[in-house]
Amino acid sequence: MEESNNPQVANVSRRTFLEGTGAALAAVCLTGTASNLREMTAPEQALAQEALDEENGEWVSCACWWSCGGRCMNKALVVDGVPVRQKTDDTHEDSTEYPQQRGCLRGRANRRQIMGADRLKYPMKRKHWEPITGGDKSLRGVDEWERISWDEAMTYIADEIKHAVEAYGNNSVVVTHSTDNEVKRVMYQYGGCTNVWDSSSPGAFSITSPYFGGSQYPSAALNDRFDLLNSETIVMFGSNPAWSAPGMPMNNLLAAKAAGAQFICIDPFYTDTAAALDAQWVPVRPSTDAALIMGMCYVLITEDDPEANPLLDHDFIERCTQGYDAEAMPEGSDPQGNFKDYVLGTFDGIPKTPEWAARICGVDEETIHDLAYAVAAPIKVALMSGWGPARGYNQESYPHAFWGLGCITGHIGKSGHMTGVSCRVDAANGGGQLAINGTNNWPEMSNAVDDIICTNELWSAILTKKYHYQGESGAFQSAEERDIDLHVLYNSGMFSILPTYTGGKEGVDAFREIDFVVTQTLFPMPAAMYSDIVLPVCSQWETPGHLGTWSNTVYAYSNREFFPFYTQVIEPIGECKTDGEIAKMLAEKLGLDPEESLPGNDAQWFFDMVATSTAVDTDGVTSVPLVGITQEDIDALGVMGEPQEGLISYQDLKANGGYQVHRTPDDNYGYIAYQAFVEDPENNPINTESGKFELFSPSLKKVYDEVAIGEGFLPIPSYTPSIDGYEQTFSDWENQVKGEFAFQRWSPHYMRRAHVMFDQIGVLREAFSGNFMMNADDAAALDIADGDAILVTAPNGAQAVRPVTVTNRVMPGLLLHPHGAWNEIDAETGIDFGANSGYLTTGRAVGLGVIGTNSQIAKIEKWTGEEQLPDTERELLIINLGA
Ligand SMILES: Nc1nc2c(c(=O)[nH]1)N[C@H]1C(S)=C(S)[C@@H](COP(=O)(O)OP(=O)(O)OC[C@H]3O[C@@H](n4cnc5c(=O)[nH]c(N)nc54)[C@H](O)[C@@H]3O)O[C@H]1N2
Ligand SMILES: Nc1nc2c(c(=O)[nH]1)N[C@H]1C(S)=C(S)[C@@H](COP(=O)(O)OP(=O)(O)OC[C@H]3O[C@@H](n4cnc5c(=O)[nH]c(N)nc54)[C@H](O)[C@@H]3O)O[C@H]1N2
Ligand code: SF4
Ligand SMILES: [Mo]
Repeated sequence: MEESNNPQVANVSRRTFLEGTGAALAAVCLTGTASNLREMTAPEQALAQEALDEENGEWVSCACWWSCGGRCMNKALVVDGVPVRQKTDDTHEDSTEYPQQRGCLRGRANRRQIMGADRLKYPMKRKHWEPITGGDKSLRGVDEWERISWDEAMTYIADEIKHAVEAYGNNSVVVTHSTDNEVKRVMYQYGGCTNVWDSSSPGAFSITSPYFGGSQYPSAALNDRFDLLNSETIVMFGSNPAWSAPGMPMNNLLAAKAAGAQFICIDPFYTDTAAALDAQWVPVRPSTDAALIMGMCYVLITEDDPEANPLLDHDFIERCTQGYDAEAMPEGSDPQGNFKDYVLGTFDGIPKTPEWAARICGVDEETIHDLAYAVAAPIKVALMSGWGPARGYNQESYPHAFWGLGCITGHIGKSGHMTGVSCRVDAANGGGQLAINGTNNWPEMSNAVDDIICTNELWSAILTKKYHYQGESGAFQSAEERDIDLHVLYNSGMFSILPTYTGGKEGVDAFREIDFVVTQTLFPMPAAMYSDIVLPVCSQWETPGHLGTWSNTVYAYSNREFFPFYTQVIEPIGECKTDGEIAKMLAEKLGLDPEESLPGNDAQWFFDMVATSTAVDTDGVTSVPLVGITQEDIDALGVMGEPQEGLISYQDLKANGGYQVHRTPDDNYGYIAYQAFVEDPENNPINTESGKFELFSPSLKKVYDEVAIGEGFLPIPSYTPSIDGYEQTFSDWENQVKGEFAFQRWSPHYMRRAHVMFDQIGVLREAFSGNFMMNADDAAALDIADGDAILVTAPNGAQAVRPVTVTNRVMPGLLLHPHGAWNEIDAETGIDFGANSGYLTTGRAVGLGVIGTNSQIAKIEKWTGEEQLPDTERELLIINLGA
């Protein structure tokens, strides 16, 4: 297939696209008008073309299902089977009560991605791959590709799995997907496989919050967006919704600003969010927020006077928490282990003063003091945290510290007061979903293999044949070192693994070590390029429909008020197949009955999800079926089912592109998190051992003692230095002598991409350069100018080169590494000229398995080698195996 002349527009012409898809070859119907168009000026022609398209085409609601932070309404104008334009929600006037569910710049570029010239269209195999031995495995990542048939591909894959299972056991096959997706279900049917788990999104929030009474999601912990308007001060730790949760969340925050709230953004980067909200920016070093919070707590505790200077909420501390001071410690535990004495340094001899904190976190003493007063108990404060600060090695204690601050100031359970995670679609908007997606009725299955590896050590597990078994977050088991002999790596989609897991450099070695690697995906992304067989998957524009995502396994919802809905937009591209179809072929090749693990087909699963979707009725309590379905709908979908009544008809849902609850401030959907508990803790306990917020948590202590790898974790709000953190940038911390790896490197989620998706889209590359970013003073000291390329080296020797943007938006001493670039590893030097953020990240088995992407150190040098082109001028990776 031919590409556009301008490679940055990674798009195919309408005609070549149709040829490539094998869809109807009809060109778009312009006959009769084409000659008129030719006489017009270019802008007139464009307008006329637009009008013609509108006349001949249909706006179809289309999926935007990436792991991107949002679930917005997107529509494509489809003319003769080809999407020619996109738009977002214009179904109603925009208002605060009933906001449009507008998509971001990425969503509106979906058409360029889904129909991009880089879409994989055929099953393919690495040229020098050989069955069972793998052939020359060192060629992975540099080999050429050959097109093969689906039958060949699935036979090869099934043979490799059979061989591995027979020779080494079921646990020699690892399937990398964090949920029980289609391929995993087939493997469970075949006797099981090794699983992986990770804390990649919420970091430590998913791991430690349940023990002390917090939550990893906004829905349970934040008040409803209408109540946010009652907050006087909104403090955001590591949260940049302008990039990572566009749409509703920024709307909610801007509404709070209009209502008079003051904003404080605590972040190593002066974010677009801070700029949009005119916030006070408090620059903080990555993975040191817990130290900052301890400094604030010191001020609050030592300067509080209930009468003259009330800073703490003693009533809340007494009624709603455990372990604040020696008297409040649970029976049977050491009274010295309480929170207050830790802050005062009574027993460890280290008072956590602002001076102590400033040295670690980089916020000066006076600002720490002011911050403490800014969150004092009498003020209506919303404490919000993104997940970023919790994504660092040894940051298990950060969520506890964050929540501890909310506990001692009592910003929980009352109007205008809240403490919680604010992230992704439901950022700045607490309360449960008001329209809830249903299920696909797949039968329960379990895995007969109990090996499960934290992704931080998957690569070393392949290379060393050992790993630390810990169970997984939510089901931890006493830690033990286990042998593991992995031979097949099945990368079953959803996760890009090589560029997104920690330890990317070892990852390349692991890919080249294991016997067989298969990846099913949409694009020639790094993991696919290092595989033996690659299976092209349909995008969600090519399946009957889903509710928010694929597999009905993850993240299938939007903000609480919106239920996105989409159906098929185009025919499958090339020979692409759905995940369900692929898994069923695999089952057959393994000699299994696919109907046992995956009964039905994509259309039926979609229908079952729709039919079982529910909504909360206007009384705020009753659950009712969401979608009304007629016999005609069922017949048209070709599925089995019964007609039913619902709040919105299937046809309206489809035409509208979703269902949205029309909110009003006095409706029954308001929500104050933890309200019942705070009003009457005895009768409404929260889900902890004590029924209260546990400043000292005995169950967390047990997990730290029995499961955590490494020392130094305290079951109270506290600061634990990261193993790759600020302190490690010094060769002599006491005398403050900087070491070789003098910079901290962290990798925020980047506006241009959804992780590694959207990376090859020209218009997005123009809008966001993809450059590293560093502080102007640091750059000057290293003789680096804006736009120069830099060589970045990690302590394990991993290296990357890209241009750097020099800016004072980045705090000194740091390197901002935008997350998600595709690896481009030079075979000779091992340097990653794509500068993928995971490649430089060290993979570590430490603590309770928190991902370490924001706690990394680096050496920075000016690059003196070959000139590096900006992303807008770089060639795109396109594997063209068309006939
Ligand atoms: N554009 C875009 N949006 C996305 C995604 C994407 O890939 N691209 N991914 C989505 C997904 S899957 C997720 S999990 C969410 C993640 O959502 P978040 O975790 O909230 O997003 P991040 O950008 O990683 O971090 C948010 C902010 O925290 C700051 N930060 C990082 N480390 C620290 C720290 O130690 N202390 C403090 N105070 N601040 C810190 C970063 O500089 C950034 O400004 O984003 C979602 N949204
Ligand atoms: N350095 C660094 N690393 C990070 C982070 C960070 O901030 N910094 N953030 C972490 C976080 S929060 C997350 S969530 C992870 C995300 O990491 P990943 O989930 O690995 O990243 P994505 O780019 O979303 O990967 C999606 C993959 O699924 C494929 N895909 C998309 N749709 C389908 C489909 O319908 N079927 C199939 N089979 N495949 C499909 C795409 O082609 C792509 O390969 O990254 C983590 N890694
Ligand atoms: S935030 Fe996500 S769902 Fe919304 S338009 Fe952007 S990429 Fe799509
Ligand atoms: Mo994530």
